[in-house]
Amino acid sequence: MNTQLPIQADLVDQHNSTRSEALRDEYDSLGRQLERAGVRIDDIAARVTAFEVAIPSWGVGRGGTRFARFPLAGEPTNLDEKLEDCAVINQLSRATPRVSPHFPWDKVTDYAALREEAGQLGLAFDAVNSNTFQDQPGQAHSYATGSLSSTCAATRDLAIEHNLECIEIGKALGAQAITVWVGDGANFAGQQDFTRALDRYLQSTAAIYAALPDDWLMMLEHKMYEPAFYATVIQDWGTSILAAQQLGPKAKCLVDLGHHAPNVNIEQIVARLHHFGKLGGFHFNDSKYGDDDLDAGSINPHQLFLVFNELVEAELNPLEGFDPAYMIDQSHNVTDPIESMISSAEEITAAFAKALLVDREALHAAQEANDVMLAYQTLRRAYRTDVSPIAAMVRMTKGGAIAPIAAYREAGWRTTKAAVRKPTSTAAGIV
Ligand SMILES: [Mn+2]
Repeated sequence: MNTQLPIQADLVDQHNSTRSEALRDEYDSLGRQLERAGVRIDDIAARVTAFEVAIPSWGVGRGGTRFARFPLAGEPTNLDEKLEDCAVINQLSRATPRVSPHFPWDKVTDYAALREEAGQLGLAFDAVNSNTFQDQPGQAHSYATGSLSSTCAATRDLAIEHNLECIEIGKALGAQAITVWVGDGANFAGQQDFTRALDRYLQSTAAIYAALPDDWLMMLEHKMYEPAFYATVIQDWGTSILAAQQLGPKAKCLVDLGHHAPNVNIEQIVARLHHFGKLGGFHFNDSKYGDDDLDAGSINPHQLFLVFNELVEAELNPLEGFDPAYMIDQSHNVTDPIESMISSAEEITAAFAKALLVDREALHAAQEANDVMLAYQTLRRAYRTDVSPIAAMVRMTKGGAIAPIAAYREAGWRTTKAAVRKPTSTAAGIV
């Protein structure tokens, strides 16, 4: 398929030509540093080359809070323009070749044509996301008090039907997973019977599970609170793994970094889910107080590193089918979403690269010997290493930009688009 990338290739080449000599110098210097520790930089670069993280179709528009949304001149106004912006992110970062669509927000009439259109932009589709957390215009039964766990059978059927439709759309798009997050829960004590609500959820998800193709995954996303502020039906990883275990082998848990209680040890949850073969994937973002949906790595890059440390550890003890789906899920309220997503992809890739640098043999020996300080220092040594020359070299080798945000600004993309894209006031959703 002939790809037509949005930014002119010679612009990227020109950008790289003024920076490649310095990059080579920094890469070689880091290579010598790593070699002294017994690590071949080209081996790390090869792993980084294969690393990919999907981006959400809803993330390229300005998000908002429940108070306001401030539109950005030149932001996408339809799915074609969303894909175009996703292609810019991937063209410059070369780490985000898949887009995770959301329905009904991304509904079109011809999905084969949509897949073709994405392919021409160098993109493919990742997990499809269903939406039963809001009502659509003219909807026969409201999700106001629940969807898959609703007390009303007709409402549950509607929510199930929507998920089945998402699977059909996903098949046409070449996706292999559906992510299910429900806002179901209670805002008041006594509002809901915890057990009966969960039972209804399990019955509904079993109906969706039954429609999954053999090579698909159903990823259950938990969230502690919001929009239900007293109790949610799938509130934490405990309920999530129990539900996934009950549904069957194609059901796994999705970890959104913002969906936990404050200060929860997320990296330990990752280890636990993997141990029981239920680690399905991630929604990367960062948070300070709650489900803030801030840019990945912007608040707590150390946590991101520790999560990847567990993932690299998990690779050493792989369970059958261990292939977690990595995706960004964040809301960009004050930045250009393209810049935020490029920045996040860089942070996520860096966390992965640093985790690869951990001397596993030394770490395991220190753990076995209960040498607390040495174990800790083994992690710190990897975390302190500046891996940016590796990521930049990989980007350039794959045809991307050495400094992708700078290249994006040099291309004048947003200014150009501001002249042709019609402004919108529609709020972009975020889950
Ligand atoms: Mn999420």
